[in-house]
Amino acid sequence: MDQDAMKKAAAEAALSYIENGMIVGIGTGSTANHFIDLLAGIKARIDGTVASSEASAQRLRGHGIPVLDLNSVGQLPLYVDGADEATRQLYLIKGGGGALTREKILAGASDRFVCVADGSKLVNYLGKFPLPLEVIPMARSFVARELVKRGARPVLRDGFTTDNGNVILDVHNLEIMEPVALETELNMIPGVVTVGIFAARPADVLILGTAEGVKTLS
Ligand code: ABF
Repeated sequence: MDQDAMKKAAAEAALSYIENGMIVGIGTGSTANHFIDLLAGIKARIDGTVASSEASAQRLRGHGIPVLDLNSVGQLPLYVDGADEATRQLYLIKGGGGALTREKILAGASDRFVCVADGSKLVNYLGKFPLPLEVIPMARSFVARELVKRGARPVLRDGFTTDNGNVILDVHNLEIMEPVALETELNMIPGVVTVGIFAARPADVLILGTAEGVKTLS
């Protein structure tokens, strides 16, 4: 089973969390795209969705699935999204797709966050994947200097602007031994909009597509 098939298997398993009449939060990335495409097959069962990116919103509308504004729906019962790295404590690194801010908002606004991924995303410690930070453009150099002071190597994601009009710094060489503490510390740097560590609010369920089948951690 190749990586894409494992992503699809994880996304398919996440359908079991759908209940009739739900408004579902939808993530971003290739695994989330599999979930969107599978959701289309049962779209009559849900009342709508809230998207974490313009890209996901477009894909949902392409299937005739209503996309609603978070401000008009309040708390969500379910959020389904991918990740770049995940630990057994359900801590995540997200943001490889550049949608981390709206993803973190939806994760925070949801009762249950189900993360779907292929097995290669499971790690013992976060940080091999460069940590995405969404940063206000005028603060880019200041934030980069603050990260260098911490021994990290920030790299501007060239030619990329987020849906919110900000830039992304991909931060290399971070030892993330205390995810919640580092998430809090980096959040405090003026100009940082979102840190791609999801540990203060981790996933509630992690569904992994693997060569041995689908595994669920919670
Ligand atoms: C999204 O899922 C991003 O936060 C993350 O980068 C992406 C993982 O990518 P993929 O599902 O394509 O492997 O939520």
